[in-house]
Amino acid sequence: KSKILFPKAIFTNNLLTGESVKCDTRKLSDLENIFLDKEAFRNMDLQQTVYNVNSLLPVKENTPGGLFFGITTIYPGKVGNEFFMTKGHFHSNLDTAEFYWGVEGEGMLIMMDMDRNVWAERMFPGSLHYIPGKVAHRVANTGYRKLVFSACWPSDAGHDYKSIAKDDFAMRLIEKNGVPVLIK
Ligand code: S6P
Ligand code: ZN
Repeated sequence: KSKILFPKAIFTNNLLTGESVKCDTRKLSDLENIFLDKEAFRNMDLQQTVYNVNSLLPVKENTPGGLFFGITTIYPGKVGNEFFMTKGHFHSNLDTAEFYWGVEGEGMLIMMDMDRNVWAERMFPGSLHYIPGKVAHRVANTGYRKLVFSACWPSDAGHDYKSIAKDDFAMRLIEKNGVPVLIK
């Protein structure tokens, strides 16, 4: 009765392949309200990819008890003095946590709790980050090459992008004198 099976997916060379793998691409044109410097934004090629997310969804969205796995690649770049970054979100199911870990390149994981306290953790190959429930999360690529990180989160977490679209993060990560700093 025993069987030897091929794995559900393969994660190699920072790519995930297999059944139930999906890929989402976020172009600069999808991120109009994310960046502060509107003038700089208007003068950029809006068709360029800022990041893509490769994810393995072995169960349906909202399944209690399941897990999702993803790999995000953020390309290097800035809009004005602000680093290319993800939209960022709270989970719709607020109590759900998530793991992120750095795979390639350098970046910063920016987190904000419900009292709007903001803090950040450096990301680099091997860095491991626990994002507690009720904490919004966003990642910026602070380096000169691709930033690749992986994530694992509950399949019933969901994404709440609206709160961030409405109230934003309380602080932003910009480059000042060649180094990343959080500003109000
Ligand atoms: C999902 C997890 C990641 C992000 C991805 C893109 O809970 O946090 O897979 O979806 O890094 O970021 P965002 O903010 O555009 O979803
Ligand atoms: Zn998340």
